[in-house]
Amino acid sequence: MALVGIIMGSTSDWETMRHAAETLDMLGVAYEKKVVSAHRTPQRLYDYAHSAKGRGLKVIIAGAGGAAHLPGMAASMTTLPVLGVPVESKALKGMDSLLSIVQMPAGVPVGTLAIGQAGAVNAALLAASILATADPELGRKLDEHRERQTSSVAEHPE
Ligand code: RP5
Repeated sequence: MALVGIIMGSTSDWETMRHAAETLDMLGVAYEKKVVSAHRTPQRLYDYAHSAKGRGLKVIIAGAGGAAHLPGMAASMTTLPVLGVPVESKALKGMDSLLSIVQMPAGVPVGTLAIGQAGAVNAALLAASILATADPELGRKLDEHRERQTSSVAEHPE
């Protein structure tokens, strides 16, 4: 059963959001992925956000670009943690996505990550950290991931 829901505003966002999926794959975390647009498929968003907790999801990762309402709208309809990934836009290099995701008014939080691939990877790692508070085995996998990362850093440049 999926514990993390990865949603994105367009199929064009998958190039970024697949990095979240690959990170969850690496950690063995079950997820689902779906295109859900705040603007183009509002009913799909409503149905997704309202059913998410009942279907067993624990965290939602929402990626969108431009006027990126998807994470905030999803967060408005569920108290599950929502992690927002600003997808890099052509016109403004993702600054529009970042600002429209990060500037939520007090009361409806969206945990906002970095623009693009780094944000997608970190959203998955943060989702895993949230899940690991109740899953020691996943916590161990996160520790091992950190150890691999540390040992991969050379002391001197080639
Ligand atoms: C947003 O508009 C999507 O999240 C995407 O980042 C952006 C462009 O979408 P497409 O025109 O590529 O479908 O809603």
